[in-house]
Amino acid sequence: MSGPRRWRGFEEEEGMRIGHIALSLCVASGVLLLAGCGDSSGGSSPGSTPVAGGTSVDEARGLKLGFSQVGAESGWRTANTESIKGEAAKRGVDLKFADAQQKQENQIKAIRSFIAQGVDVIAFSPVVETGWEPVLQEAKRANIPVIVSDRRADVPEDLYATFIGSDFVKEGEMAGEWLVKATKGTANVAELTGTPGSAPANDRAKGFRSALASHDGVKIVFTQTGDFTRTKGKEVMEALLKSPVGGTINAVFAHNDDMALGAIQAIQEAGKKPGKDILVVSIDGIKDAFKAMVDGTLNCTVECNPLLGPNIIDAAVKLKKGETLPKRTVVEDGIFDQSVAAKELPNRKY
Ligand code: GYE
Repeated sequence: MSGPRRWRGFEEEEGMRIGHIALSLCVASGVLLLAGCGDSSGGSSPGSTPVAGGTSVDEARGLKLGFSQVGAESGWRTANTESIKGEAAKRGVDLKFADAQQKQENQIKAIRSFIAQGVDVIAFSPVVETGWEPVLQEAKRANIPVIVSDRRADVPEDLYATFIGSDFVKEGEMAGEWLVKATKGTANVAELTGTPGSAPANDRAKGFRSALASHDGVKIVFTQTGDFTRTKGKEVMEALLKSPVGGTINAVFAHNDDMALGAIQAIQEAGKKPGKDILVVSIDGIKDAFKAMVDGTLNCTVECNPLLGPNIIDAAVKLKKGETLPKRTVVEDGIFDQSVAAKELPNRKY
């Protein structure tokens, strides 16, 4: 098994790279702070503290930002929420935060209420890809710029100002490539998928399949949603292991670490050894995943950086000033396996 690839920073589409740290074959620090990854313009006038992305504490102060969050389904989500709330508090942003409990209708209501309150900028992480056009038309009519963060929304480009998040297809590909290597091209895989209709579930499934495309020996023999939660990941795995197909699987691909950690519990309770009898690969790179790799129960995690707070707030400040932002800012992620887990664990920020 080869060592993990590790690269960090941001890449803007349209060919421009900002703060990109080149691909390296050794594992650098696990800290994937987005702070310091923006352009370096502005923020250096006396009395203002320069922060990530080139806007200053003073510029953010008083900014009215409405943020509609997906929910609290996973460790990734908690870290994402803390990053946004923490950065807002640090920089004096007037943050209106709404937790949608994984329901699109709640997000739509929250966005409507932000419009009614006349916020300067709306940011949201769309629980699913489709169904956003009407409410984003309303925001547009009210002249409120919209930041789409983390998950993509399938809407025309004129309905949002910028997208900031990871490339989920690439994450799925990295997980698939790792599994092909680790199993030497022969495996029966159970896939635990994320929330149906969400960008990470759609794209990770797609990327994983493309990595497997030329490896007929690696077969997806089971696929079911665990809704990105530990509880459902465990439930689905328990039921699978009791079924005839359950006896044939020797690998699990979970669309996030929480479902993988739930599946690991189910595998243990069924008397099998996760990490050995059944290899487990997942996505996110939360601390608990690193602990499980140290324990030998999880084999690999592909990182998906949730620390988007500084970048969302920088973008909001710039939008309030009337600046035009790149349509897409993509966070680059790394991949970690058991060979580096113990060394990396102390560096993990989430
Ligand atoms: O992987 C999962 C969370 O949208 C990237 O949502 C995010 C995903 C993340 O629930 O843990």
